[in-house]
Amino acid sequence: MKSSITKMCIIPFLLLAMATNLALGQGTRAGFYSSTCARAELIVQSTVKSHFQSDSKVAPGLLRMHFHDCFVQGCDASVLIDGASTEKTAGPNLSLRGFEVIDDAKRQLEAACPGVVSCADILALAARDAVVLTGGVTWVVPTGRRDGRVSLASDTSSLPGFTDSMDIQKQKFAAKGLNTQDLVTLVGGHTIGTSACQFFRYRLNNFNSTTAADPSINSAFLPQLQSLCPATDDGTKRVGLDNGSENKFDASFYTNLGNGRGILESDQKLWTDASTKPFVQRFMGIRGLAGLSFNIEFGKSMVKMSNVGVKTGTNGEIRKVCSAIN
Ligand code: HEM
Ligand SMILES: *[C@@H]1O[C@H](CO)[C@@H](O)[C@H](O)[C@H]1NC(C)=O
Ligand SMILES: *[C@@H]1O[C@H](CO)[C@@H](O)[C@H](O)[C@H]1NC(C)=O
Ligand SMILES: *[C@H]1O[C@@H](CO)[C@H](O)[C@@H](O)[C@@H]1NC(C)=O
Repeated sequence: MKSSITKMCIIPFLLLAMATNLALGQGTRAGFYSSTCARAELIVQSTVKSHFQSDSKVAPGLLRMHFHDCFVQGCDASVLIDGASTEKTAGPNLSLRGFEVIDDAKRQLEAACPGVVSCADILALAARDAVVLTGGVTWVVPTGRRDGRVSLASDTSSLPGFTDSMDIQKQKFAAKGLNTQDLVTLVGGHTIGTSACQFFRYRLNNFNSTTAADPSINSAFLPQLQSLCPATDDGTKRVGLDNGSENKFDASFYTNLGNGRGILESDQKLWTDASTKPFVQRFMGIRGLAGLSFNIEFGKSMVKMSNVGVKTGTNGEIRKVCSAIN
């Protein structure tokens, strides 16, 4: 009697949990490696940490790399493949960094549990660990992704561009099952890291045929940007995307947008566009609006992004080396 009551309670719960998992992750689940490679997540975490300690720039690098992976062919490590016309060689790849961290984690995982842990999962876990190392709040990363066998530079047009209109940006996120709140939240990843001047310098001196400087730039901030980004050099100097807080994972990115201190045109548009501004204001904690906790929402939207187009079960493969298809 007792056991059948227990079963009656547990079985619907399990079914619900499974259905929730499927809905969230098309087959990924928390702790996928718990019996096949129990130390997998710890190995990734300690590897990211040791690289971060010698070069903190790997944190923004890994977060951005995971985003680029997920938006092209799904989160399947296609961004890691070396070769003549792979994703890595396409324009938007510019200055992706942290490949050596993934390769290092993979080497250690192959030694501990050969042929078990996918590169796509390593990258998803490493992006989470990078956020935590810079002061963000952790979340559970469902695992069980498998690695893709296709990587084409020509597919990277699905990535949003910094001059895209907000409508196009929203379309590109919607095509991955991500709504407007997810967009505002995930672009908040720009709370860490830097941009090369070449991606926003036109906003300073050469905005359009009638206006020299983008009027949405704060008038005290403009001369700072102009001096950090001379109009005539090669544009490779780098500027923090979250002014004054580029190493800390926090909500100040949104406060900066409210003050006209966005760096990329696409970032500043989150404030000037009427459909995205309310989310920015809620992250800023403006009185009278239902507040949103950036750190909590970021983890939720990352779980959604990390499940875009994942290959699970018998699809794809488990790569032996992350930079090459088996
Ligand atoms: C509309 C969408 C987005 C656009 C147009 C965009 C564009 C860019 C550009 C142009 C850079 C500078 C690259 C460089 O100079 O190396 C950058 C950096 C970065 N992006 Fe985005 N991005 C977008 C969304 C995202 C999302 C969703 C994430 C993560 C969840 C993200 C994470 C990052 C990070 C962490 C950096 C700093 C990289 C570093 O310091 O190495 N971005 N982004
Ligand atoms: C990124 O793409 C550019 C061409 O747009 C290429 O010159 C560069 O080598 C690529 N970066 C990597 C890491 O492959
Ligand atoms: C240039 O930008 C300004 C400010 O956003 C805008 O008002 C103006 O219409 C733009 N001009 C052209 C020719 O696109
Ligand atoms: C904004 O942050 C301050 C404080 O860290 C720096 O001194 C400025 O140089 C910076 N401005 C820009 C444009 O990055």
